[in-house]
Amino acid sequence: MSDPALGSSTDRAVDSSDRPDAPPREDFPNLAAEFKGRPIVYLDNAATTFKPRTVIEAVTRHYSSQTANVHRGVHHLSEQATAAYEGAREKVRAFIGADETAEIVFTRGSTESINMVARSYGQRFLRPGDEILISGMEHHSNIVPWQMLCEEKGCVLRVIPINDRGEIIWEEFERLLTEKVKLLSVVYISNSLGTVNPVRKMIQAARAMNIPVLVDAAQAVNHRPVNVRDLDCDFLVFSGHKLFGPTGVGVLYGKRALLEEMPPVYGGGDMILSVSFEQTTYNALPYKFEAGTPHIAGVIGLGAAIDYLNGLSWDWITAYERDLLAYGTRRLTEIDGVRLIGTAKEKAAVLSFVVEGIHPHDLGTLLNEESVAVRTGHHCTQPVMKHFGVPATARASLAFYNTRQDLDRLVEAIEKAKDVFR
Ligand code: C6P
Repeated sequence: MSDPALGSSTDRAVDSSDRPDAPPREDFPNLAAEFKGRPIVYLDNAATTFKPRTVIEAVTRHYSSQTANVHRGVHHLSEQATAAYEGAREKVRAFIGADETAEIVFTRGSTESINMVARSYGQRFLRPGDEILISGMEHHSNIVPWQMLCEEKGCVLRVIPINDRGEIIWEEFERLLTEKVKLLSVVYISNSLGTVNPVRKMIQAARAMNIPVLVDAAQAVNHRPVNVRDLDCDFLVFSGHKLFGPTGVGVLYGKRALLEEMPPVYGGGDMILSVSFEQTTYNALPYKFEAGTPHIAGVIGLGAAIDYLNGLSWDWITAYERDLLAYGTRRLTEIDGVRLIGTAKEKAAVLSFVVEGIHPHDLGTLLNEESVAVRTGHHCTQPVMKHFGVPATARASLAFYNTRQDLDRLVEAIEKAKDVFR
């Protein structure tokens, strides 16, 4: 046994509801979902998280009794919707520790946020020959927008290599961080490996050379407290649906000084102060970047998700997930033929793995038969798969409502799948 504190695999598994700070499972109605007569063990939280009842209620309330557009009407419902929408912006501001709400732009998600920075910042500030530095474990949404920009502007994409544990190689990072680099864009927590990158240290190194930094926090905000002032990043992006909020809504945080200098990405309603056929003047931040009717219910739901998280303790969440990760790591490595992909020293609760002799897609299908939901595939990180020499992995990604019993069910289901292939 690698860690006696974790007990043996036959111990009575600790349910989160046994823990004093754990929220009741009933807070998440989707945890009651069943398949083939058994409760579904949901281990696909990196793809999207379940929503607390309070989020569902906030969205329903907007649609059932408070529907109106924002920033457009003097009538009661519109004022109410605007107050709720702008209230959510303040919640996001406080949640990530930004200086002002002007720095919080609502988008459709992390993907759109990164594309907006590439379009706007890239178009305005990058020149042919300038380098954009990313890591070897980026999600496609932090690769492709930069490739598109490089193609258009003649910039060069550089990649920090990773080692066989799935960590960035620091010496390579230092070597690549030259004065040619005009933007560093890096993932905080890898979705396919679980690696927690040393983003604070990376930002400090970049800051010393006046290189702006974008942090892809899509997989970070639901696992640990993230504070933009503390990180001192220039941009930070995340998606509502991975933070126990609705799909179709996300955040682009940018430092005011940069956002002020950046051109809008979309033109239309709400992003203007005045329009004539001769000339248009743009609205103030953050509205300059929010053209058209936004996802009002989504933003309100995201605010409710943040309220929900504020009612929990980060100390509890991080300690609990660390325990689950250690338990899951040990249980999986006890199984013959299982190879973990991503064994960084600093890891979040993501377990990517392959099983000898079983294609990950077959494994996923067999696990589904046992009512265990994992994601299989390349997880939108094909370069990571290439690095590890695998076509795909199975990925169990955890949230604080998962339990040791869930991991036991995963292990049982893998054993059964192995029997099928024996
Ligand atoms: N990762 C996963 O299963 P969107 O799709 O815009 O909400 O998030 C994109 C994104 C960006 N960065 C990271 C690190 C991500 O993990 C994701 C989404 C999901 O891993 C869907 S591919």
